[in-house]
Amino acid sequence: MQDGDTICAVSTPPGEGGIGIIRISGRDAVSIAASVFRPGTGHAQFGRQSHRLHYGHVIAPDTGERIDEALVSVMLAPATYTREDVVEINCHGGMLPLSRTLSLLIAAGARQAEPGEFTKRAFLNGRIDLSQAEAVMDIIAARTELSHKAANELLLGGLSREIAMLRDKLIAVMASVEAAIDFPEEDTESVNGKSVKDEIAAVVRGIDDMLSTVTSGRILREGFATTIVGRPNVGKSSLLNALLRQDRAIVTDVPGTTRDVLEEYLNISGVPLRIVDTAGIRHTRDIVEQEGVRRSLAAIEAADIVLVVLDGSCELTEEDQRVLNGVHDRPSIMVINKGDLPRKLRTLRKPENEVTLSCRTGEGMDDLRRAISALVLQGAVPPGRGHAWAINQRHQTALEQAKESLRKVSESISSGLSPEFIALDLRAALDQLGIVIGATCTEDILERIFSDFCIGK
Ligand SMILES: Nc1nc2c(ncn2[C@@H]2O[C@H](COP(=O)(O)OP(=O)(O)OP(=O)(O)O)[C@@H](O)[C@H]2O)c(=O)[nH]1
Ligand SMILES: [Mg+2]
Repeated sequence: MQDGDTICAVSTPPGEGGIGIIRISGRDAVSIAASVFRPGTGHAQFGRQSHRLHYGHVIAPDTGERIDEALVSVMLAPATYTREDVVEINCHGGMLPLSRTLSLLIAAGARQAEPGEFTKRAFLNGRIDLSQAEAVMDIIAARTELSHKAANELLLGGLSREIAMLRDKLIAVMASVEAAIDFPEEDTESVNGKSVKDEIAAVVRGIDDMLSTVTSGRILREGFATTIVGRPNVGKSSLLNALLRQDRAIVTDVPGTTRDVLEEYLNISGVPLRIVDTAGIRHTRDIVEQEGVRRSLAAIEAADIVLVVLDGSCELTEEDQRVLNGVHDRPSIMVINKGDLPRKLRTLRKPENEVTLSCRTGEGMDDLRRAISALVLQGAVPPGRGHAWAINQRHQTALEQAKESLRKVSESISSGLSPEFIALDLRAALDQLGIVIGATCTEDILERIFSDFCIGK
């Protein structure tokens, strides 16, 4: 299918690199590329054969200036990323060769692609479904092997197959309900019968199974949110640096050094850990610091686990107590820092989730890593029930709505309502399952999904 216009974009990241790639897709991809590219040999062959690589130069058509030396691949529809004709120009990876080549292509009739437009075309032309298109973005953004693996399974259609299976079941149920509508005398038995209810229950179980992967999906995509809190000067920023093994945050002996929350990523047991250093929590008149404290308290609420840092060389202070109250029932690990100094702090009530360490000498850091790792693996990662893929929030919303519609279906069957009612909710459940894979999808859903993509993908 090639009725749209021809789009082009730089598909490699901005900045300097060995090579940079411009991708062109659409009906006129080959002729537009041919108008700015002079192959070294075989002029007449350019664009005739699919999946061919040509050496030559990008040339400004009006002046004949050689813009860059390039390798150009021609891939003809339908065996391409978008299922349209695709040409990729591999030139040198500098700002100027890329931007000048792109301008020539636009002057020759191509249009600058919108974010995610190549993948959107792959979806619209039926090469991948919507959950697979989202997986493309997950693959690009994956920070650890486990996140990458989950994204790959999604791209390979793990979720799509499950959805298709459940939809098939519902379509079969729908057929018997519609038969009951058309032939009310003969077939009401089959709608009210046990088998329909069993089928619905099986679909609900399948949906629950998918929903069980939502937490791990969030953690694999966004990272396990780990927030470091404590009163000023206990060594929170030192702890962030020690975990990252780099001097990321400013550390001084002045209490109130950190004023803002600071985020970094760390790989723990294959799970991305989003680690957040915060401003020390205390009463303060300084309005910048007050805002920092407010953000620290908010970061506690958003955390999967909280690392509460205490200074082992001091007794527990009122400020420490305020922090501990602020953390109250959040999953947490007590980190008793400054273990290299003589101990003054008494052990707390729950010594089992307490780790003593020294950010200065590094002693005890491995104990902390192990303690975090144990908590991360408890957090339903890797994804539950034998799936390597995990759903995202959009899938969750659609699946929960489908489940609600099916609840109404069961209710209608139990209370003996007419098959018309049952059909209505069945149809809704089918549509909601369809939203996950994009079989039923509105333009604004597509808009929202693809606008998060990078340009050139
Ligand atoms: N002896 C000793 N000193 C440490 C240790 N960890 C941190 N410190 C010192 O404690 C002081 C405060 O460290 P920071 O990491 O800035 O403390 P913070 O909790 O981030 O402080 P704020 O940002 O002000 O809230 C610095 O002088 C560090 O060198 C440790 O393990 N042993
Ligand atoms: Mg700090």
